[in-house]
Amino acid sequence: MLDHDETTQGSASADLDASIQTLVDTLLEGDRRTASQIFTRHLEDTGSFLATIDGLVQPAMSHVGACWERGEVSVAEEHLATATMKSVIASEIVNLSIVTDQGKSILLACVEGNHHELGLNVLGDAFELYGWETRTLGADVPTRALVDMVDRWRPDIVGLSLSLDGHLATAKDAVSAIRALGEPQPEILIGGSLPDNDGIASLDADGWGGSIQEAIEAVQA
Ligand code: B12
Repeated sequence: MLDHDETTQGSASADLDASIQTLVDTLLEGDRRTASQIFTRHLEDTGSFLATIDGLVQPAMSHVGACWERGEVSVAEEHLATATMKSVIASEIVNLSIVTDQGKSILLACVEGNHHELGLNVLGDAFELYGWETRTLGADVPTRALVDMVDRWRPDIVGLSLSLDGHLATAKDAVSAIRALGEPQPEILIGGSLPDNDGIASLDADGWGGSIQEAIEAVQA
């Protein structure tokens, strides 16, 4: 995808929901104020952060990715869109109230080599809003550093984010190293935007989620 040369801005897709298309156009221009308004309106309409991420942000960023893949959006425009989206979510999240403390903890990290941190960060925001004690380590976390933090903190759940098939081997190492720490064992949840989920079965994880909704359901199961 990054191999594409700079070309023109993203094209409209006829079947894309109007608010998603407007958000995409706004993000590609780096227009934070309008993007914030669209985000807030969706939040008010749905009354749910989770629904806004899964129903607005994820499809909008997917569309940016598809345009990027087709060479309709440049690398610089994709970076601008991602940075704008991150900034909008970060500024909106502080206005939302946290539900009662759930007495549970979760540690979230992108496995070493995975640079897709936006989805992981919003997942951390969602767990925090749901009253979980949350630590979100972000992109490309060295396996050794991850395992050290799990060992010292012993969260109830460790969530690992993967985006490419190439991340499966790293995730497998991380899961084995966490299992080798002994009791008390955290549950290990895998998630992200892998093209297919076939490799996940080999990871010895406790659950999988491809969206915030699925992540929340997995920890409640
Ligand atoms: C932004 C972006 C980037 C940015 C990321 C910047 C950042 N700071 O995050 C950068 C420029 C780094 C990047 C790089 C690359 N990218 Co990219 N990227 C994207 C893009 C456009 C958006 C990702 C995003 O933020 N989505 C929005 C969030 C909200 O959704 P999400 O990430 O899916 O997260 C949700 C769920 O997956 C889930 N989730 C996520 N983590 C976890 C963890 C747990 C435990 C659970 C339960 C759930 C969960 O919950 C989240 C919230 O709903 C996607 C397009 C797409 N379809 O997603 C491509 C995409 C993911 N990238 C892709 C590719 C190929 C690459 C590169 C290889 C390109 C290249 N040639 O260099 C590199 C690889 C970098 C690496 N080593 O990781 C492909 C991956 C295809 C695949 N799966 O095989 C995609 C799908 C684009 C495409 N259509 O081709 N990318």
